Amino acid sequence: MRVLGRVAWAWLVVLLLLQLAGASHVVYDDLEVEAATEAVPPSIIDSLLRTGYHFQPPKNWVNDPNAPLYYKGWYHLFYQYNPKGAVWGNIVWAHSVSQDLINWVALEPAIEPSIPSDKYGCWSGSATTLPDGTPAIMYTGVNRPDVNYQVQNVAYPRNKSDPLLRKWTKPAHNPIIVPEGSINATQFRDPTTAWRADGHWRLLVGSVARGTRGVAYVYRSRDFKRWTRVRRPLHSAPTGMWECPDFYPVTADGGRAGLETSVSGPRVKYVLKNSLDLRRYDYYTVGTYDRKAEQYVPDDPAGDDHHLRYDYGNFYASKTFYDPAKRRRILWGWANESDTASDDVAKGWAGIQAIPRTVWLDPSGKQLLQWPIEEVEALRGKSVTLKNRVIKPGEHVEVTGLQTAQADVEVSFEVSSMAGAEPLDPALASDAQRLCGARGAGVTGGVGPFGLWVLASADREERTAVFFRVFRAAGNKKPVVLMCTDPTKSSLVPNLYQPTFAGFVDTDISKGKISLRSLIDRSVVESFGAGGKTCILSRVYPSLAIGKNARLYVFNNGKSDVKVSHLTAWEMKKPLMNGA
Ligand code: DQQ
Repeated sequence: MRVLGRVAWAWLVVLLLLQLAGASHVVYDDLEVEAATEAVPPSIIDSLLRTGYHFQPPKNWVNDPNAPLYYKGWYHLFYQYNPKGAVWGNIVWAHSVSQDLINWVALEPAIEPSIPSDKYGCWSGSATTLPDGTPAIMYTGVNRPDVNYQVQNVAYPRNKSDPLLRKWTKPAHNPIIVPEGSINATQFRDPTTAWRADGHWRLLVGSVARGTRGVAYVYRSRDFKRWTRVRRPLHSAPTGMWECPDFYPVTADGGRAGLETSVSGPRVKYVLKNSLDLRRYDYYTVGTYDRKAEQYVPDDPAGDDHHLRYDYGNFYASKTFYDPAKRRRILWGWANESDTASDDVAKGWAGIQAIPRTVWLDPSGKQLLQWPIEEVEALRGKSVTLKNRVIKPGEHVEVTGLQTAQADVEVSFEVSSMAGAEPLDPALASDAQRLCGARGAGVTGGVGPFGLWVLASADREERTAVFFRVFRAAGNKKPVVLMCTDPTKSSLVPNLYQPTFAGFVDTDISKGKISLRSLIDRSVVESFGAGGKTCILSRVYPSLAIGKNARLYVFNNGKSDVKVSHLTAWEMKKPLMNGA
């Protein structure tokens, strides 16, 4: 059995505490005291490990993205923020604005505790654009000091003619939704964007029923003021608490266009995403929504069994919004740190937002596709291209001529034969993460592992592998493709929490081709396999491969040749990032 490092144990303790505490954010005094007594490795606090083009405020703790919206030419992002330090606590809604989702300007916090129904916390929520174009924000307020008793509040812009929406007003009729009946008041939060049909607004609130059943309660309103709970939840599953639910329509006509949240029609499917508090990952299903019965049914009956994830790495509490300017649906997600709380305190910052992603339904109808918003390409600078380069078994090729600590890499691989694919161990056939843990980048395979070593040192002692590995499953003609990020060699700093992350890729590789894109940004590697079918974000903290010392390689640790038919790597510029 693999020996768990100190940080991994600390995470397990945290998960256990979460379950016992029954709320997702508790201040772990013991953990922090223990962590604070340990020396922080100098490389961890190197400012070159702060991300360059991922969303981040100049300092302090960040968690969930809140109420993303577009208003009068500006994109708005609110987020859970601790103005006083680099650990969770004192949460307010910080607020930034942008005209391109890439260059950000920080404004004053938009929502802070100020009324009885949010006096002890302003937690996550969403925005809804009302018919006259006014955005309304629904958010969770904590209204008791002793327990995290949760209610839902609304806020409106104080001055609708201000495109920056600097000031928000909380009307006197707050709270608008309170936990009644048997609802667990300490697990009742994160209202969604509302949608409207037949003269009624609806929104969801995440909760847990009978201790173990994740639920999305539906509330309905005619006037956006008085909200009534529908008796049956929209959906539920035995997964534990559902945080930050998100529910939205997607077009099933094979196109990429996004749909406004109230749109319905014959060629429309729905996505329900929940952030599973017990696992700290975001899972979704694709299904149908019956408006009359207020019921959602996933197409795949096994879908609630932790099947599809937006991202198989470090990505949580995500939220989508419809962008009317470019008719697309955009996904924001929070990527926490993977080092210790004492490291975070020493760094003075913790948490980033993943690059916003356009999401749409795969033509198969079975899953979503995700791709970095096109605006990110404006940051591309100097580039290097490789073409038709065969990588022999055991060989690696360095991509030289540019700095790659902050880079965007797109690569297409060709694999001519699947004959050498490894047999798939049936015991691991449905557990990508364990499979990758057992067959990491260093374990020689048949077809693969092949892919990229990013944030690698010159001697490759430090490297983060992002790769594919192909398996043959008994009785299954179609080869099984695993995509994996293996950061176990990403840093010489001991005891970091660096698990391998992996997901299966639903692609027919017997056609011989697969693509990979990696956004590398100093301490984050965000990768998109097969055109965005499988995505993995990892946080890594190299101690050697920092700044100009970071290198990029293509590697093949299988027994069959792999051809890089095309690779382009771009240096990425630094955008305006909240004044940092
Ligand atoms: N974070 C918020 C909650 C939400 C959780 C508090 C998810 O509203 O459930 O900071 O990370």
